[in-house]
Formats: sequence, structure tokens, C-alpha cells
Amino acid sequence: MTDPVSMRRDGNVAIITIDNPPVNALRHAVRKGILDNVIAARDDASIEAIVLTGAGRTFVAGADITEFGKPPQSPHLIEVIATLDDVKKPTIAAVHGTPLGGGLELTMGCHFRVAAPGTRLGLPEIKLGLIPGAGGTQRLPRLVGIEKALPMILSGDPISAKDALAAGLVDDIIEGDLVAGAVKFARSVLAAKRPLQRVKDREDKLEDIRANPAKFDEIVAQHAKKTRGLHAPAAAIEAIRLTLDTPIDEAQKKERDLFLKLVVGEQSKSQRHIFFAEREAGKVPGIGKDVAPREIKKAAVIGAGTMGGGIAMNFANVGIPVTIVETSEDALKRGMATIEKNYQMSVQRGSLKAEDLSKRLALFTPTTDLNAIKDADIVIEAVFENMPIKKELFGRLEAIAKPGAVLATNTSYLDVNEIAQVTHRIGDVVGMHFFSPANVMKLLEIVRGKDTAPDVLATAIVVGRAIKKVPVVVGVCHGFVGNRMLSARSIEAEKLLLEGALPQDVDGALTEFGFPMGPFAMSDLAGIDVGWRSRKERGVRNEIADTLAEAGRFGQKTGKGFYLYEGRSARPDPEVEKLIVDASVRMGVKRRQVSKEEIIERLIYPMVNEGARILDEGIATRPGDIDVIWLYGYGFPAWRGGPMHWADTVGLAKIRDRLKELAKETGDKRHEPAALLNRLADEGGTFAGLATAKAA
Ligand code: T1G
Repeated sequence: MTDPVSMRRDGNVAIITIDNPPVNALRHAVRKGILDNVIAARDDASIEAIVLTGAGRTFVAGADITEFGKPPQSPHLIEVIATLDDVKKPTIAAVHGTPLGGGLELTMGCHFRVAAPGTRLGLPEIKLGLIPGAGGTQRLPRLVGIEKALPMILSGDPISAKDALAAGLVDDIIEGDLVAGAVKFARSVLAAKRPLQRVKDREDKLEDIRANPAKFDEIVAQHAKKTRGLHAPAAAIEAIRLTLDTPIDEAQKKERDLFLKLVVGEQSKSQRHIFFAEREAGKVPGIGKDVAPREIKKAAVIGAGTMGGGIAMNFANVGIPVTIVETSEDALKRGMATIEKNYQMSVQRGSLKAEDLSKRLALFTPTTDLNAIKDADIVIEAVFENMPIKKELFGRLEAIAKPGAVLATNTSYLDVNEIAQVTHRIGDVVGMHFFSPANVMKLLEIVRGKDTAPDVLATAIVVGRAIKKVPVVVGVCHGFVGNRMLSARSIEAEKLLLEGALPQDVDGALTEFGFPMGPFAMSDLAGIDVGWRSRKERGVRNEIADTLAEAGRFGQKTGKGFYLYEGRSARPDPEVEKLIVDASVRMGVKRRQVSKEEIIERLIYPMVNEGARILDEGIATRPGDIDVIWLYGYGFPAWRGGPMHWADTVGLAKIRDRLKELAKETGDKRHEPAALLNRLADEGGTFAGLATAKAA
């Protein structure tokens, strides 16, 4: 392993370069290398200035998250920064790519920071359930002020180099050769004999708020979103508040204590689990970098309804021209009108510039002629969830699409293998299951047919990432992974209503758990009639939801469903309570008090059980894949890490035993513990341990 940090000279300027691919994370050897080289340059009288920079695609992107949870090794980052603080020669951090977290904190040990255009700078620790732990909460406010620093730290979102220059986080933007520009900047500092003020000594941007500390709480009120039981935001605010009245050395110690408490907490462990699980989810065993994805320059979407329109928007949003096909001019016009309305809303919200609206729409080629997809590199169908309709369409696509085009179905639960069988290019067929609204939800289930070609699978993953989704590869079964587990939860939710709970009890328990909304509010949003029609087609009945639908209570779209609506605000409806009580009588179920704890157990344990079966059947590769699906597809709270990670924290034996009881109490075979769950529970194992075993 070559040294991850090296130093060369350009005349009287030392250039210290960090080279630790892929993101120059600050693992122990990197911290030690920086420290040794800074000390060497500091003590070398012939060196008059120091430039600190990173090789590869980015400056330091943070502490090495894989080191958390292991015993911290000196030199700690805070020691490296303290050594930089005391260098009496000009120190200049020359950054590019994504100087984040500890990487940005490292630069704030230098007198100056210069950035390449396009650099994005931030403190994303909050996204890992942490706070900056090496001075960031004290130094960023000293450079940019509390009004800018607090929202940056609470959101964890990076800012552009331009924004950073305006805010005072960087001192210059260097066009062209970054290092040469930084050396030139260093020489200009020397020539001008510019005063060298340490970031830690800068107080000017704190004067106003120190004189008017009430302003701090106003800023907090503006930016502290509903954190629903999250620990890191509160800790971040507590740390930043120290800038008002606590000397920085003491404040940095308190910041460190807050950080160390968070880093061993379940919430941060869960969020760090998701960070890595999300990256693992797109890796398919046996499909390495040697499998080249097909090039996608042009897309086509069949169907301009809610899903088709949303899917097409994803391509236009990243500049990929997309042909969108409907069966009639009317349907096409309606679809394009919805797309245009969505973009207009984005312009109003400021996420799309008005002048870009027409450019974005120009990327669409709306048509009723299916032949227009003949030169598309990928064709995604989003027509009715009906097997004969999909088969007929794929038969036609087969004759029109160009050789090598990826043929994807957006089906949410139908058998991709059966669809593929109607074509002679079954290797080109794959499932790309988007979640509604398709232009918003980040999850993309990539459904691997038994004959899907490796390069087609690789292409679907690369395209998924390119259109800013989180792709997870799943196998073929009814409902794949997400919806299969959702149906386990929905069955229990309906049974809980019959047994004594009300919609607001069930939804309330799940929102308190951390979901953005519960199953009944979700049904009202999606439309109770959607499930009702599908159940009628399949000859199954859901007593309460179908009774509501038969009463014309479809949910938000009819102003009433499980709840009564005034606009989007929902409130419980005594009529629904009566309807539920009558249903219990009809079904001969004696109503009783149902506790919050029981609701959570009854809703999530069966999901975990179904997840274990899914792993046993190889429908999902890793437990983390299931966690990522539930986070990005259904809003499972990141600070609980997803259903399988959460199950590990509850204890698999406890879950297994409760499921066994339920199976006995209810006679419902679905509660029989899955073989994998039984095995892990018996061994005292965890789902996480399973992933590691697989990886080994
Ligand atoms: N530590 C360890 N590995 C990391 C890493 C990190 N900080 N960041 C990325 N990786 C790995 C990642 O797992 C993947 O591995 C590969 O690098 C490429 O990442 C003290 C305590 C920088 C914007 O939170 O946001 O500093 O899958 O696929 O899409 O106060 O990575 O290839 O094996 O994401 O180009 C703060 C986290 C840490 C930044 C690049 N920093 N990283 O995105 O590539 S806490 C962060 C990112 C901290 C201090 C605190 C992104 C990226 P593999 P990638 P990318």
C-alpha cells in the first residue's frame, strides 16, 4: 500500500497531496500522513507556504465511516486540525469534487481555502445521525455566520463553490489547474504579507448574534424541521449555540462529547447501515465491472398516465430525450398537460428555472404512433396492470424496437418471465418497477427475469442511477419485495381494525414509529377504489376497505375514505367507526383495546417474516437491499435502518417467538416463522451477520 499522503515542493511552497481512493476518506493512515507532512513543512525554514490538496475525483469527502464503531486511533482529525491551526506560514486548502464532513473541517484548519468551479462543500454528518465532530459546528459559523451555517449543518446539504465564495467559506475560485492556482494564491499572500488569521480566532461574523442572542432561536425555528425523535439535530443545535458564548477550545470538546454519544447510538448506526446498504444494493453478485452496460441515449415510454408520465419525466430531467406513446390524442394531451403542470409547479417551487421549462418539454416526443419508438435504446411500458395487455404490447414492441434495445416493464407485481416469453429477445427484457409518483419516489426495483441478460441488468442499474433513482435488484415473485411485504402489513392492518383498533390508532402508531403516514392515510391518498377494483378482479374481499368503496368513499379524491377531508387535512369520521364496528359484528370478531406496541408488532413483525422468506427464496440478495427498498419506497424511517436492521435491534428470537404465538392464537399460517428467521433466532444470529457471511 503506497503512502496515501505525499509532499512535493514548488519552490518555496510545499504541496501536500492526499491520495486515498475512492474519496480520500480520512482513515488512520491518511490522518497520520497529513500530520507528518504538515509538521515537516512547518519545521522546514525553506518552506514559506503550504498547499493541502487531494488527488483523484475529490478532495477529502469525510472521515472514514467504516472506522466508526472501532476504537478511535490517534492522531484524531481534531489533532491534525490543531496542528494546522498552529502553523505560522500561510496554509491553503485547494479543494475540488466534494469536500464534505471531516474533509471540510480539515480545510478550516487552514488560513485559506480555494476551490475549483463545480466543487460542492458541506457538512453532511446529520444524514448519518451525527454532527460534525472535528470543529465544524464552531468553525463554519465563524466563516459564514450562523444564518448560513445552521441550515447547512441541519440539512447536511452541500453548497456550490460560488455560494461558498459569496458566503466566505472559500477565498477564491481557481479556474484551470487547481494546484498551480493554489500555489499562485499562496505566493500572492506572501507577497502582500496578508495577515494570517486562524479560522478559530475569527469572531467578526458572530458579533451581531452575540449582541442579540434571541436571533439564534429565531434562526433555529426557521430551520429545525419536525425531527420526530431524531437525536442528531438537537445535538447540532446545542453545539452551534456554543458559538454564542463559549471559548472555541472548550466548545470543541463539548462538540466532541456530543458526537461521541451519537456515534454509538442506534440512530446513527441505522443511518450508517443505510448509507452502505444503498451502495451495496446496486451490486449484483456475478455482474462485475467487466459487464459493460448498453449505451442509453434515447428513451421511450409507453403510456402517458400517472406512471408513464412520471417515468418519462425522469429521463427528461437528466437531459435524455424521451418518446412518450399513448393510444389516443386525448390521452396523450392529458398526459402531456400533467407533465407540463408538474414542471410549472417545480418552477413555482424554484427547483426548475422558468427559462428551462421549454427546454425540458422539448425533450419529449409525444405520439400515438408506436413505430416512433424504433430508435429508442430503452423502452419502458407503463400500461394497465393486466397480463394480456402487456403481452400484446411486448409482442408489438418486439417487431418495432431496434436490436439491442432494452425492453422494460413497469409492472408492480406481474410475472416478468411470462411477459418476456412473448418475445424472441427474452434476454433484453427486464422489470423496472417505479413507485408513484414516479418522478419523485427514489426507489426503483430492477426485476431480474430468469433470462435477463447480464448487460441488460447492468444497463437498468446504470440507467436507474442516471435518472437519480436508488436501484435495487429483485427477483420475480408476486409483488417482488416491497409490495409483497406491504401486503403482509396490509392484511394485519385490516385485521387490527376488525379486532378493535381504529384507522387513527393504526396510522398514529406508525407515524409515531417514524413513517410519514400510516396504511389508511396511504389508502386514502392512493384511492381506495384502486385496490377495490383489483380485488374484485381477483375475487378477493377486504371487508372494511371494500365496504368503504361500495359507499363511494374512495379517499382524498372523494373527500372521504378512512378519514374525512377538508382539502388535504384529514380527521377521523364517526361514520367510519360505526362502519368498522358493524363489520366486526358481521365478521363475528369481539372488539378489544389494541395497544400501540401490539400495533407495531402486528404490522412490522409479519413484514420481517416475509422479508426472511424473500431472502430464503433469493428474491432479494441481502437484508440491506430490503431495508433500502422500504426506506426509499415506503418511507421507513432511516434512523431505524429499515425492517431487517430494525428486527436485529429488536432481537430475532423475540420476533420469532411472538410470531409463533400469533400463529397459534389466530391459526393464521402466515405467521409461522420463516425457516431463515427460525435458524437465525436459534443461533442467536442477526440478518446483518447473514450479509457479512455472504460477502465473505
Ligand atoms: N467513508 C468510507 N467510505 C466512503 C465514504 C466515507 N466517508 N464516502 C464514500 N465512501 C465509499 C462508498 O461506500 C463507495 O464505496 C465509494 O466510496 C464511492 O462512493 C469527523 C465524523 C463523496 C458524494 O458523509 O456522500 O466526516 O461502494 O458510490 O456517488 O465530522 O460517497 O465503491 O465500495 O457514494 O460519487 C462525512 C459520504 C462522514 C460523505 C461520492 N462524509 N459520501 O458519491 O460515490 S462523517 C460523508 C458521500 C465525518 C467528521 C464526520 C458520497 C460522495 P464502494 P459513492 P459517489
